[in-house]
Amino acid sequence: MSQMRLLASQLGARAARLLAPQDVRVFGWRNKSPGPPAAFPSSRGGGRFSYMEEMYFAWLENPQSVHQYWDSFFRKSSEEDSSSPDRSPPPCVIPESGPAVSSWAMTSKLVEDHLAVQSLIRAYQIRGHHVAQLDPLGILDADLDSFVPSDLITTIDKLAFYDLREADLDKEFQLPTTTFIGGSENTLSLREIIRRLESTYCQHIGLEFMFINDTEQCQWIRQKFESPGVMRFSSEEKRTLLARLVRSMRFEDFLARKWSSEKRFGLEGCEVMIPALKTIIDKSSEMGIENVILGMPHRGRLNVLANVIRKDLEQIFCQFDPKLEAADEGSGDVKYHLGMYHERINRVTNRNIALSLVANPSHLEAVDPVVQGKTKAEQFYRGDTEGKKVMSILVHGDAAFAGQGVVYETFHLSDLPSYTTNGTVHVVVNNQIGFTTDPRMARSSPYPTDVARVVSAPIFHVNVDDPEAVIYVCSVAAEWRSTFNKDVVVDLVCYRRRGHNEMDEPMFTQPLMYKQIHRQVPVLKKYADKLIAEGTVTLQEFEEEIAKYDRICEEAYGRSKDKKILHIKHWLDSPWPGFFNVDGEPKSMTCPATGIPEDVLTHIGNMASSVPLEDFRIHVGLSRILRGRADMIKKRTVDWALAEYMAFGSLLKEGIHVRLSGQDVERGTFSHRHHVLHDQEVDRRTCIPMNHLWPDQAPYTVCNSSLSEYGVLGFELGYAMASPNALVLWEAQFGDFHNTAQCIIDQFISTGQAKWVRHNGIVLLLPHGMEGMGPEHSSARPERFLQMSNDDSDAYPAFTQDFEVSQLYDCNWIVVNCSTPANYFHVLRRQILLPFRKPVSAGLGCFWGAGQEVRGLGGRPGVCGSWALSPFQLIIFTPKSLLRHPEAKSSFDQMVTGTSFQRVIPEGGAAARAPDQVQRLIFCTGKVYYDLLKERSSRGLEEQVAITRLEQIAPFPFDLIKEEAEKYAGAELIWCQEEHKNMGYYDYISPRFTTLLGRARPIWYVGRDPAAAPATGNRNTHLVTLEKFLDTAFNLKAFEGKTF
Ligand SMILES: Cc1ncc(C[n+]2csc(CCOP(=O)(O)OP(=O)(O)O)c2C)c(N)n1
Ligand SMILES: [Mg+2]
Repeated sequence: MSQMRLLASQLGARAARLLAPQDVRVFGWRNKSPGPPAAFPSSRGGGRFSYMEEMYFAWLENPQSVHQYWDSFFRKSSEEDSSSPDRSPPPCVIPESGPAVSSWAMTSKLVEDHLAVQSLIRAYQIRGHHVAQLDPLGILDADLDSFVPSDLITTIDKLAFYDLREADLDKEFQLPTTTFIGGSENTLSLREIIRRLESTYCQHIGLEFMFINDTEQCQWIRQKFESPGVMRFSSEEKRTLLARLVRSMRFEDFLARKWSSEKRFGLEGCEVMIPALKTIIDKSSEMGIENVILGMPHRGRLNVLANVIRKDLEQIFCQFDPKLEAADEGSGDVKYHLGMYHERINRVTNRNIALSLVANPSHLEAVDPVVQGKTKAEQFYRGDTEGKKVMSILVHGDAAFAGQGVVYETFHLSDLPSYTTNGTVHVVVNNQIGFTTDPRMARSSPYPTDVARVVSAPIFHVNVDDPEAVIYVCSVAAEWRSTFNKDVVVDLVCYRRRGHNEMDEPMFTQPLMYKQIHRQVPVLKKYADKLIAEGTVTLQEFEEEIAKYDRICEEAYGRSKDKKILHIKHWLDSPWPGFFNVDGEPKSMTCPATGIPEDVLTHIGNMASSVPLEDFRIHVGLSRILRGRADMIKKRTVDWALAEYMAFGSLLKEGIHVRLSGQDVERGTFSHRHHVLHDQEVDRRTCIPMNHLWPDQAPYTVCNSSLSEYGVLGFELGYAMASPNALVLWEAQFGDFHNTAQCIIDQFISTGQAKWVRHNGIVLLLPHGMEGMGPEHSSARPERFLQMSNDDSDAYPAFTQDFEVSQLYDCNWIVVNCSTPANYFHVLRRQILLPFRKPVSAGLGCFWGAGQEVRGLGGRPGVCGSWALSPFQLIIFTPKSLLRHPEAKSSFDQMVTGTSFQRVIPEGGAAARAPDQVQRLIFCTGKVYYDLLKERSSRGLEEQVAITRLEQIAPFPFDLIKEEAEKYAGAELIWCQEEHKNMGYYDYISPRFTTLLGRARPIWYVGRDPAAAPATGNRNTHLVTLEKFLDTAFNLKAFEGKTF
């Protein structure tokens, strides 16, 4: 009764406060001792009286708010009380007051027992999973708390916890409304109550859901699992399940027989995952889902490709052939990382369904946010605001689910308006081991799934040796998602029959576990035996099913041997139909002019300077900013924020959806952007002027993200994957914070195309610049992006006509550092417009209507009726102080029709007019240009020193640099950067200059000395080092006599 005692003490104080003299009318015994403490008899059941009082007060307020039993009890008590002439207290509540035999006493005992039974039911609902038989091996508990809750009736003596006795077992009890175990019965015997609770909560399914604060959701789950007979399967369903298990199991067996010494990360020990995933898909399809996007790790991936996505078996088998030649450029990837997209008819529902498995790296869980982003985009393009058509399924390993932080980050996106996918079904392959590490060493939470509790997702643990329980749980999970649009977790408690991979010896580290695993009868055999025994199938039918699938595998194997060439593009997870020509090549190789008509610039500028809604009061400071913008527009100039506005606005006009995401991007970290206006007087009333530009424009999404980089960048990458015709940008709060998303950058962005022939046009905006702000908040680490750029530093290129575009086509990403707003404007537009065809007329179906449905020429959602050469990942180092620098402005003249992105901005001043006189040519990039300009002017060296800006750093503009160097043939060449020598750009540009010009014309380094930290924390040191390198930059004798 400890729980009840606790309740009593908690309620005691509260009841004491609540008890007013008139309230004690019913409990006559109170009149004798009006002080509140006396209202709590110390005898047996004291706790229950406190609870009784709670009930009583609730009943006084509203008789219908308490159970009908309480209602009749208090009603009766009231009547008894008022008819009693001496208002003497009921004998049962007077301690040691002699014989206590009265109807009141009996009623009271009845109430106590009912309360006890209610508590007992609740105990099972909350803690039943602790004693559920979840582990098919029977040696470990699936949860690491190996305690048996004292309030579960695991032995008969536990009844005493509730002050119940064996004799009570056959008494009938009224069931509370919070249980469905009775079905149509309102009462059950205690014996039957316990039996039903055990069968719901303590068999092969362990349910965790009572932490959910929503009564309707709890009731829904209780009804799904408690209602008698819910787990009955028709023989057709059982046969389908068996056939699916046959496929799952025999697929692994086939691979093991044919390629016994190859790694494949087989599913043995969790074969039921195939029918599990298929059930989730069938059920979801039944409820209207047309597109399922899956993310999963290595284990069982080939099986999923074969038996869930239905990739041709020969395509899978030929991947095992070491002599297979790759048809596509790029490095490719191992077979258990590749993705896949497939549209087909779902055989159970007879409806169309598109399934994609997103390619992923080894890095466990990294694909989670990518899948979510892709799902969100597919929902967005279909106008599927509630996730009724598109959904995601994420499969996890137990160790990775608990250990990888990105899982937590991804969960935290699940309910944010601009990031929600309206519910994900998570499936955990909980084989109770991670490589060689036991769960006890791998996590501090009882279950590997506890991370999901943070978003109140229900968690259904299930023993995989009971395939029907698995299927039932999966079906409920799919229904949950469709009903509540919230995440749900299915924890498949299983084992790993072999080592981490097929070559591994697990007995080295888990000897006892593996002794048990070796004794384990495969689930297929167990289930087949059961169905044969009950007469659902015959042995012959079962054997025929096996033979049939084995034949399918053998035939595919035969065909796979004819394959000589491997096409990675057959493994694309996100094809863009109509985007490339039939050979997968770009349709054109010309670079577009990215300027736009002046009236469009002015229109966007005017919108950026105004509030399009009436009666909308903005902050006075913001009014000032908008007036400043209006002034600039009048003067035909733009600063950084306006240039960005114009790039976004003009793309929206052309039907390109723009999405900008990241921490505080709506206002902008540096308070320069203000894309979302806030009414100062109406809470949460906002306005996004960018969405008021044109009536038929594409939608603009700007969204402050959660404080995550890994999760959010992964999400945006996935979003950008869904369509080539969207400009998707992720902005880091400060450039250096991108390193907590390093895995997405290294594993997906830098390498995605090479590994998976997958294109992606995501743009990273990374604020960068040495401004004396300390080691952090300064460097976006350009050196890292440049080091990973794949253009060859030592190859002297052929300067063909399409050099500029073919360079872009060949590179893995584009790295730019713009020094002017106009160039920033152009590079954003170029990202999408590389060669561009106007959208076809609305008649062909490209529109952004109320439902925001977008259908492409190929009819595939997400592809608008235009196409581009190929968006590539673009890394932009963006400014901080330049956002407000008076000279960092551009004129409309640099943005109007006919203008375009300048990869290099040559010297345009006095030096350019007399290049022969120039003694030094300084190459630089980004903000340092303005420091150099000022210093040159203060020293009056405009004729002696030319300054040329590198705006596109990678791929390296060899052609334009050559032109510049040749123009100033007699000048000494300097590379000047504000970053330390071992950082920034020098290591990247230096060998390329040497390739271009030879060692006879060296490029000298000017900048800060090598260092460990990217910037100093001391403002004075910052200024001193700045002065020092500026001095060297303009000391025309600095390199005299030095050898390169
Ligand atoms: C981020 C990351 N760290 C380490 C690894 C190496 N690794 C590969 S599989 C594995 C164990 C994964 O265990 P679990 O998540 O339980 O999946 P299982 O292999 O048991 O199915 C580890 C540590 C990895 N792939 N990714
Ligand atoms: Mg595991």
